[in-house]
Amino acid sequence: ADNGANNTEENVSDNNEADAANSEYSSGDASYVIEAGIGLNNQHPQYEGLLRFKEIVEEETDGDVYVETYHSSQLGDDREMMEALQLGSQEVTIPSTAPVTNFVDEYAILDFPFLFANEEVAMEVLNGEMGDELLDSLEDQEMVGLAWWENGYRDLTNSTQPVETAEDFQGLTIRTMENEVHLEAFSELGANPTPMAFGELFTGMQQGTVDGQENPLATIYLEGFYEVQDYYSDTNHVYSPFVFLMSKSFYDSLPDDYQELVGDAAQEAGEFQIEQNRAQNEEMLESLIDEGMEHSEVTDEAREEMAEIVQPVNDQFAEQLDQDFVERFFQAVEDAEEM
Ligand code: 2Q2
Repeated sequence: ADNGANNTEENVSDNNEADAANSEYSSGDASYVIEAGIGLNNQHPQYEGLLRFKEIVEEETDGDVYVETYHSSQLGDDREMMEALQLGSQEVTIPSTAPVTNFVDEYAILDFPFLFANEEVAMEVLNGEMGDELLDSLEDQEMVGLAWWENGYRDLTNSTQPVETAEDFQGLTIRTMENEVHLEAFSELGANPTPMAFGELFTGMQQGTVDGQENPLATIYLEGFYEVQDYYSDTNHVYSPFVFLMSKSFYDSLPDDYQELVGDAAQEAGEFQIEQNRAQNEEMLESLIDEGMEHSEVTDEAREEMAEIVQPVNDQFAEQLDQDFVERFFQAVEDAEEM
C-alpha cells in the first residue's frame, strides 16, 4: 500500500519508527497492513484518535492487522488521500467533510453555516439515520465511511484587523477548504475566498497570500497559526465533522469479523478523539492570547446577522441537492433540537 505521493524518506522512517514504538507488532507479521494518513500534525487529537484506532485494531487481531500512521499531509492533501483510497493505494484517511463534497454532493449540507446549534445536535443527527445515509453514500465512490469524528466549530483568524461583525469581513482574503458552500458564503460576507489545501495554508499565511483562515481552536493552536495570525474571532460559523474513511476495495478484502472489528475500532477511537478534542479548548484559547493573539468576541446578534447574510447561499445549495434528502435532513435537525 505504497502511496508515495509526498513521502520523503526520513518522513517514512520517522513515522515507521514511531509506529513501531507505539506497537508491539510489526507489519512483517501482519496479514493486512492499513496505511492511514491525516492532514493535521502529530500533536492534534485527530492523530491521538488514529493512534487509539491503531492500538485497538492491533490488540484485537493480535497484530494480524497492522496500522501505519502518517500525519501532517505526508501522504498528500485530503483530496489526494481520498483518491488514493479509491485506487486502493492507501487504506484510511479522516478528513473534514468539506472536501468530501468533491466526491458526494450531499455532504455539502454539513457545511451550511450555522446549521447545527451545538455539538449535541450535530452528534444526534450524524449518529442517526441521516448520518448513516451519508456514510453509505460513499460506497459508490469506492470508499466506506466507518465513523464520525469531530473537527469542531470553525473560527476565523486573520492578520489584518479585528473581526467582530459581518462588515469586518469586507475585503479580507480568506483561505477556505475546497468546498463551494464555504467559497460562496465568504463571498456573500464580502470577503475574497481562496480555496487551498490544508498543507499549503501555513505558508500561505506566512507569505501573506491570504489574510486569514478558519478552523477550530485545536487546529489554530496546535498548528501554531498564532505565529502568523494576530486576530482570533469566535465566529463558530460551521460545525466541521471528521469522517473516518476506508478504501472499499480493502474493506471488502477483509473477513467479516475484521470488517466488524475495524468499524467498532473507528467508533471507539472516535469517542476518545472527540473527548480529547474538547478537553483542551479552554486552555488553548488562553494560550492563544498568551501567544499574543487578540480575541474578538462575536456577539449572538453579530452571529445572527452573519447567518442572515449567508442564508441565500444555503438556500441556493439546498435547491441543488436531492430534495427528499434535504427535507429529511432538516427534519432530523429539528427533531434533534427538540431532544
Ligand atoms: O481547514 C482544513 O482544511 C482542515 O479543517 C482540514 O479539513 C482538516 O483538518 C483535515 O481534513 C486536514 O486533512
